[in-house]
Amino acid sequence: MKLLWSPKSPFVRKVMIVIHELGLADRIELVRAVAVPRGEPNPVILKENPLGKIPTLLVPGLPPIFDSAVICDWLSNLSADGESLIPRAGKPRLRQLRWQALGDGLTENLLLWRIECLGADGGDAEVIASYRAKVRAALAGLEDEAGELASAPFGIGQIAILCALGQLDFRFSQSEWRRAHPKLTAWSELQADRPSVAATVIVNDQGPDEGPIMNLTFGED
Ligand SMILES: N[C@@H](CCC(=O)N[C@@H](CS)C(=O)NCC(=O)O)C(=O)O
Repeated sequence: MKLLWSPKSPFVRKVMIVIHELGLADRIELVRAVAVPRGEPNPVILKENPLGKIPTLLVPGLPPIFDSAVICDWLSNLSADGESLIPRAGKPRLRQLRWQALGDGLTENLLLWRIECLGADGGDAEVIASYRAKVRAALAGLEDEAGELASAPFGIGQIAILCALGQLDFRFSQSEWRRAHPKLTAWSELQADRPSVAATVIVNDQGPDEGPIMNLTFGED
């Protein structure tokens, strides 16, 4: 199997954490692929995934698999431990899928916010204000649920949320989100030593890039 991959992508990281958790790393070749949200899409990615996005998983005999939720679901069926990450039924499944949607949605809003800021004149102020409000709301919701995140078995939901928080650290490093979310911080710090989480921390393998500064604060504006 081949994974169209980047060490900078939070959605790729989600798949990589699942790969490590399930002991599948030896079966998957990582292929560096640069996904560009602006301008001409990377033809190598576009050939396999018409959405032009990573992660995309290539499995002999199957059509290319995307997006990250579908890849994680498929990988979870390759291992006897898969059901612990994505429960097959009932409330445990709903809980994990809901958290996955929350984590993925938060990550998506962080990515879209940055893309907006890369636009002419630093982006549309109203669009940016909307992303800021949604990111704050998601973090407030996660702070309320931090106790349950800690007590529930580790699964795809917590993985997606850790990837969103990693994206905050990578691209919104001035935000000081930890100061305003002590329970979420305590939970995320406990997860940082988990081997799958520690092995997949987002890194910029192409050197530091000058990016826009996104204004994310948690007190009075
Ligand atoms: N919903 C998708 C999102 C994937 C995604 O947005 N990946 C980014 C990299 S982190 C990407 O490929 N961006 C390029 C683009 O949007 O064209 C998933 O869960 O896999």
